Order: sequence, then C-alpha cells, then structure tokens
Amino acid sequence: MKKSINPYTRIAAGTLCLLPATLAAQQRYNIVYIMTDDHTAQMMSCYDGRYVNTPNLDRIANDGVKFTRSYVANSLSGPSRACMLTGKHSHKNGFTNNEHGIFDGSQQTMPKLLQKAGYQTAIIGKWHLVSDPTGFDFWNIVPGQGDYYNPSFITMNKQTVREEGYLTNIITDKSIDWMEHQRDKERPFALFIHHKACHRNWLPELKYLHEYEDTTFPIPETFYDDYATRHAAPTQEMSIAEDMDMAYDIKMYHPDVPTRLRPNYLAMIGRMNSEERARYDHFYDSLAIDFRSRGLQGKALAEFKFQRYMRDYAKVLKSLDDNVGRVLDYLREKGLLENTLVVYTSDQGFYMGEHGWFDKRYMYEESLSTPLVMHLPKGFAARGEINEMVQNIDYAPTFLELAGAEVPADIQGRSLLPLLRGEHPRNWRKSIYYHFYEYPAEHMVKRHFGVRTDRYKLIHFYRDIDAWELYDLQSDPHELNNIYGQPGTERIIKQLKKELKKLQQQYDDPILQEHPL
Ligand code: SGN
Ligand code: CA
Repeated sequence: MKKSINPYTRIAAGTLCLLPATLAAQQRYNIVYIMTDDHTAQMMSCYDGRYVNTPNLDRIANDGVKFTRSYVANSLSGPSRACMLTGKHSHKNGFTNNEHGIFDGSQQTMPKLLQKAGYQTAIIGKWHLVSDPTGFDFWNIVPGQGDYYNPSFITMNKQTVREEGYLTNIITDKSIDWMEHQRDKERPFALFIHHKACHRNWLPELKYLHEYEDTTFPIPETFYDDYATRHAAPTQEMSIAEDMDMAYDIKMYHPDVPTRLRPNYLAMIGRMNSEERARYDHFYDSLAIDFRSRGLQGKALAEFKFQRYMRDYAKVLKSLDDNVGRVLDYLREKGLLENTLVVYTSDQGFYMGEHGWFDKRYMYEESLSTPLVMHLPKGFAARGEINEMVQNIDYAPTFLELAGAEVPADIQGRSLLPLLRGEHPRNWRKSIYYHFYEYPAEHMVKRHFGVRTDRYKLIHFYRDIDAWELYDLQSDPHELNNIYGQPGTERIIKQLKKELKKLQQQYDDPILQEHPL
C-alpha cells in the first residue's frame, strides 16, 4: 500500500544526508500547508459560486487539484489539528475535544518524522493544542484562538509579544519572512501557515469594512429547518436566530443593552488603537443606529442577523484570499512553486445558515466536509477534480511519503500521492469514519459517531441520548429526512452498521466496547 513515488523516496532518510546538500534540496519537495479556521466550501468560489469570489484560493485549484469529497474526522479545531499532525483519529492521538484536550507533544508526529528525514519545519499562527509545539524548528503561535486586531504571539522562548496590524496579514508576513530569511535554503522545508480567519467573531480588516455591504446573500433553502425526524438537532445552541450574540457576533452594540458575550467583544475591539477604533465604531455604530430604528422581530430579525454574519465572514475571507495570493506569488517569484506542494484546507467546514446555523461539530455535510485544494509540484500529473473520499488523517502520510520518509504502520490515514499522480486505486476507501466528542459544551451538539459512504450516512448519537439517523444523500442531499427505521431501510442499515463496525475495529476505537454494534 505504501508504494514509493519517485526515485528519491527509495532512498532511506539517512542516506539523503549523504547527498550533496544542494542536490538534496533541489530534488526534494517542499511543503507549504495553509490551513484556515472555519472556512467552508460554500464560501470558496471554486466549490460554490453563490456567495463570494476567492480568486487566489481558486488559483490553487485551477492550476492543480480540487478534492470534491474531503472530510474531517472530528469537526472541531484542536481535534482536527491533532489528526493532521499525527495521521490518526482522535481516540488514538488523545485530543478528542477543545475543552479538556492537551496535546501530548511527546507522541510521534508527522513534523517530527519530517525533521528526521532532513526537513526544516515551521508553524506560524493558530496552534490551539495547549501544550507547546514539538517537532518544529521554528514556531510562532497565537495564544488560544488569537486576536484579529493587534494580536499577541508566543515566541519559542515563551515570550508573549503584541504585534501591530491585522492577524491574517501578520501571519503571512511572518511566513514569508521565515521562507526568505530564516530557513536554511540548502534543505527542503515544510511550513505550516495556520490562520485564525475565518473564525468567530469575524472581525474584518479595517480597509474591508465596507466590502459586501451592497450584497444581499441568498438565504439557504434549509434556513428555516424545523428539525422534524432528527433527534439531536433541536437541542443544539448554534442557531443564528437564537444563539448569535447581538454585540459579539452581529456587532449591533448598544451601551445600555448588555449581552452575554459583550465583555468578550469589548476586549477584542479594545485591542485597536484610538484611530482604528474610531474607524471601526464609525462603521458599525451607524449600522447599529439604523438597526435599532427598524425594530426588527422574528424572521426579519433572523434574516438581518444572517446578512450581517455573511457580510462580516466574507470580509474576513477577503483578507485571507489576498494573503494566500501573496504566498503563491512569493513562491512563484522565488522559483519555488515547481518544487513545492501547496495545500490549502480548513480545520473543518461550517454552517452558513444551513439548518439555521453557524458553527460546525455535526457529521452533516457542511461541517463534515472541508475545502481541500492543492498546487502540485512538477512530476504529479493529476489536474482538476479528485473525487475519491479523503480525510484529514491522510495529510501526514502524504507529506511523509512526499518527503521520502517511511510512513509508520500505526498511522491511520492513507497517502494521497497515488491520487496526485492521477491514479485511481481500486482499493481506495469506500467509506469514512467520524467521531465527535465535545459534549456537554458550548453549542450543545451531542456526542456522535458515524460512517459515510458514497451514497449513505449513518450516525449514532449517544451519551444522554440513544438515537440513530440515516440519510440517503442522493435523494436528500440536505439531510432533512432521517429515514432510519423506515420500512425498506433494514438491509442498508445492516450493511452500514457492518461497515461502521469494521471501521471502528480497523481504527481501534474503544467506543465499540461501550456501544457494541
Ligand atoms: C470558541 C467559540 C465557539 C466555537 C469554538 C470552537 N466561541 O469557543 O463558537 O465553536 O471556539 O471553535 S467564542 O465565544 O469564543 O467565539 S474551533 O474552531 O476553535 O474549534
Ligand atoms: Ca475551526
């Protein structure tokens, strides 16, 4: 299964060190991995043309490949990052949820294995795994979720340093600076650029405050979903209408109207200097005055919130798209693009009003999926769409194989290199496994695990609920009609449970003992 991909992969990692350094550097591929936060395929024009234009992100897809069935293993930031770093599902890497997780940095990780293979590794931006990064020659990370405005960074000697500017720009500046001035140009590198954009609460770069203000975004078909037939959907707390905070999320701040998250909001915008703050207040205060004069209620209020959400998210995304363009331009100008795998993805998908929601967590399509496009280095023939099912546990073995390093047998993902070569292995996976743990917690999405095949999805919600859901994605792509237990579904349920059990056994998930199938 772990076939070599090019002449260099057959050389053991140790032998590479014996090659003249320049030769080794020329012949070995670099990796630039750009991961955003909560950026969903609905908001990326090469996936979905309805809402925004993302010309720079699309550039990657247009020159390279776009995965059309790209999924996460556990739709939440920390867990996704841990899956990416280890190539293993959450129960194996130990980081199952943001609230209680501390990543065990002493375990085997892909960056450590890349280092062993002679790579320089660096991570810049959001880390979110609580313990300090390990396996990186250079790191400069934001504390926790980070701040959009004048953010602080933690340095390798544990200093917290406040920087001036907008976070998305600063992360890019630092990344380009590392590639240009700090790395050893004789050796291959793997750079991980991890953005906070487009995470809640969508604070735009000030130059883009006015962008998208003339745009009225179409309301998703499922915005007024009543959750009939579904068991764990009615109790979530991620509804735009019910749960979005009027100050923190919607920015319709009123000094006399306290909201739950107002203190957090004031702390965040309090990072701006007085001139920045004046520009910011001028923009949102005039919107807030107009909003209050309208006295919106019910559906009109929900739709107003939806439009504000979409506009601010789109503004944040615009800065992100610009900055991905800067990285691509840098790589091209320096002649690095031909020799570099550039990956663009997000830590998970997100709801842009589908089912009435924001946030992620559920195994439903919008948040199970994550955008994945790649610019391929010379020698990789695939172009256009790749339709095989892939998952974020696949990145680690892909990068290791590309680096000519051995892929340890305990890595659970599968290298994507055959797909990048344009092959369609007949034994490619026919289903993916998902497991979400963070409950009870913010947004109140119940624990669940499940399997997705090309056509069907079977989900089991557990802990304080014991409920199954089955969707036929062909006839019900929006997952509105749970057909579990309906006459005629017995055979497919049996098959899917068998598949689910097989995956839980294969990945060695102890949940199988607790909830035998
Ligand atoms: C924060 C957000 C949540 C979000 C989680 C996880 N609340 O807690 O809305 O679901 O992060 O996001 S906030 O009030 O702090 O904005 S994740 O992408 O990092 O997993
Ligand atoms: Ca996220």
